[in-house]
Amino acid sequence: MKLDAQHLQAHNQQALADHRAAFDYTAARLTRQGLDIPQLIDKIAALQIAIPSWALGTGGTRFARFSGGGEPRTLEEKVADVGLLHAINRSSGAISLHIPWDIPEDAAAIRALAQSHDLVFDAVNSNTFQDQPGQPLSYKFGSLSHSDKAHRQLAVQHNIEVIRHGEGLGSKALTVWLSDGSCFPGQQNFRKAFQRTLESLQEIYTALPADWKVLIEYKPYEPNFYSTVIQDWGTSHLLASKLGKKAYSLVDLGHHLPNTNIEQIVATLMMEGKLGGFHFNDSKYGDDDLTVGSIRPYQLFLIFNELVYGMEDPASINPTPAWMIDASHNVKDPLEDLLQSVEAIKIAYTQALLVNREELEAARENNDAARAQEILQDAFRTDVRPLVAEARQRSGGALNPIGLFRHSNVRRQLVQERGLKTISTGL
Ligand code: PSV
Ligand code: MN
Ligand code: MN
Repeated sequence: MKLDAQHLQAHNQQALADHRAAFDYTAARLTRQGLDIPQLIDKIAALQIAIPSWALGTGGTRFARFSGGGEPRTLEEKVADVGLLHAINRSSGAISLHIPWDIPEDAAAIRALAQSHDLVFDAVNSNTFQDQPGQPLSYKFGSLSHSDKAHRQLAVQHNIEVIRHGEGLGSKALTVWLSDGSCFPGQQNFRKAFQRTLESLQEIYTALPADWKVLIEYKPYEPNFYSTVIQDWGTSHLLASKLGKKAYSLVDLGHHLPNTNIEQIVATLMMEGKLGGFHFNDSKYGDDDLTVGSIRPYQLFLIFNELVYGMEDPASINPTPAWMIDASHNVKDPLEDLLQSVEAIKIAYTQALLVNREELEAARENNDAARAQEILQDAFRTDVRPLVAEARQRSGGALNPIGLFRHSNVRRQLVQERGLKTISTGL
């Protein structure tokens, strides 16, 4: 289905008077503080967050999957779903594919379809954490770090194939997340596992086109419960540094042990020019699939405070990271969940744009901890939703994305088109 543009306009019209009042109030207040509102709106509108092809269906649990109706059955339907999101919020203009869950049989046709929805292809993701039907060797005991060279070669070749698929789509990065590790003390030689992973990644790196990046994602545990080869940002950074200038670390919010200071990791990686990508989600315990901003919005803001500092600092050597949501769950409509995540990201980003950096630096230099906290919390506690809505509306999107989604009966139409019992590929 395609979103009816007239319906969107009519829906916006109903909310317009309320929105205007809220926007005018916020804009006037921030203008008095010295902020340039048109510039702010342009920045908010420009931020695009990629949607992973595996988050369009229900997922995010290892125990049972309760499929929702109208889930996309094919890559074409996945592209259509992301197109729908982008038409509603004008902020999800990219899609990230996971191979072989989503093999583009005809890359040119898929690319043209994406273009018709105003979408581009973000990083492509390899999968060496599952065996595929007919696969000659198993990844049960690892892939790029496997003790056996032939197993490692299979995984290397798969990653090179993923790059080739990505080239056909216009992607510019390969994301590597490995589940390699061990479940019991003594099972694996840590040093050999690291060295083998590095050698395998070196082979993949050699196959990267000149204008591509490889993003190395880390995760402390799961599915392995004793050790993970790329367990933390230090390991990821070490690999990226040894590989070369096209290799970067990727931070996934959910891939940290409880209470880790993720904003400090972001600051350090950006300082080194090595933060290549970011996966957004939220978590309360050791999970990595809850809606962005649903549990710890202040942490998200503090992370964005470092991201904005890293992006806006004229002396920064870090390229703009690839932004992606990496979350999917059973209990919500996946498209509503994604609309909520994008909104939470935009809110945190906008709040971070409000931080008065000169004053913050002055407070820091004077060791004025109370003033520094006031500056940050003043930005965090500003209701920036009217600014985000204004940016969305000016880009042709909805003032109230979830309201429009529900009012348009999107899910009912998708169920009618695709059926009630459809299952989308993914975890
Ligand atoms: C597994 O933890 C994971 O969620 C990683 O975050 C990857 O980015 C994603 O799966 C897709 O492979
Ligand atoms: Mn991830
Ligand atoms: Mn994850």
